[in-house]
Amino acid sequence: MKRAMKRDDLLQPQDREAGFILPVVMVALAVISLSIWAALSALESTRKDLSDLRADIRLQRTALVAEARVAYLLATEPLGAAGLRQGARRYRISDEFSAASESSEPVDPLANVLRFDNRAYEMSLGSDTVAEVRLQDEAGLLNLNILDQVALERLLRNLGAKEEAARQLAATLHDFIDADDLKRLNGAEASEYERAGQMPPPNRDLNQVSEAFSAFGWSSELPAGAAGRLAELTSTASATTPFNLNTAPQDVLRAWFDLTEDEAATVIRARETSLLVGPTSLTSLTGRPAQPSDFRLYAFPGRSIRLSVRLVNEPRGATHISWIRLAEAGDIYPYFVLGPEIDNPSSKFAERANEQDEDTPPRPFPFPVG
Ligand SMILES: [Ca+2]
Repeated sequence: MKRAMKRDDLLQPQDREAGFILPVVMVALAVISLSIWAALSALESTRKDLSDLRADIRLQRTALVAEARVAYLLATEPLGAAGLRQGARRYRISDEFSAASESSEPVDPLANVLRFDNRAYEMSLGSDTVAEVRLQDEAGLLNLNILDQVALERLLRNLGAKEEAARQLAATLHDFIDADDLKRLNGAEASEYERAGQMPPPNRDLNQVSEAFSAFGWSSELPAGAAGRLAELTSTASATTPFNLNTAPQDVLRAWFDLTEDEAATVIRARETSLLVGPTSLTSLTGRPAQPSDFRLYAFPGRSIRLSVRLVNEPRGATHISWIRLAEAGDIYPYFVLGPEIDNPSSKFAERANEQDEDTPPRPFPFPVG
């Protein structure tokens, strides 16, 4: 017994070892294989990150060049109703709409205009970088700070909201912005927000469109895809900003003047060749009575231009969005650049904007001489 025990002590570990080595090797091999696989995946993902990073840098660099070009043009070329009039003589605003100008030569106010209606221009930066550049005048967008509940309701309905939801969303946004605490029909003031556990309404003008999505019901009641379109079609300019019929997208024209899609398309076709001076231009084009407000200018850009830059041939297709804002008297700089935001490439707007442009290839973006 004692001997057997001794023999066990001497031999058994070896036996155990022999039976143990193979699994250990197999486990080790599995671990090594897994590590190699993990390292390769990490390398692959690092390479993807690097390529995304390179694309981001290329986009930002391109957007900075585009900003500089637009700012230069804004500072040096006269502003007209539809955009920048390159190479044009400086006129008073009224000259643009009068056939008989002080000059003896006939003036075409739409000749050589860099349009602020969000159409695509193509800008080349060397041989391998081509960007699609769009400029949108803020005065062509639906200004949320004006509190036109009827126009906002129409816009929401046209973007897919049901009638009741559109009425409620327009009312709650206006209570969210207006200075008082009086709840309008379908609206919401501090007590509704408190009950829902939300921050109270700021009761002031919005500084950016994204703030609207904190209004009561806006995070839950908007139809799918509407948020991205709203962000593209609305602004938060000051209440004195004009309405520019010459730069408004189709959906904004429809919301302002209760036009059908066809009527708005007619207006947009007409402004390719002649400037629209006010709601009476719409009446003569569509037959639809449109009451002008005596207090509003309908045919001139606002102080801010939205610049959207996207690299052509870039698989991720991200869009760089910034605002170029002309300074007011007394400011040190001639303009300011606000932003940027990088737009989600899969947004409905991007898809739609691309669809709309199928028939009209981008025009070359003008490069300032000098
Ligand atoms: Ca309020």
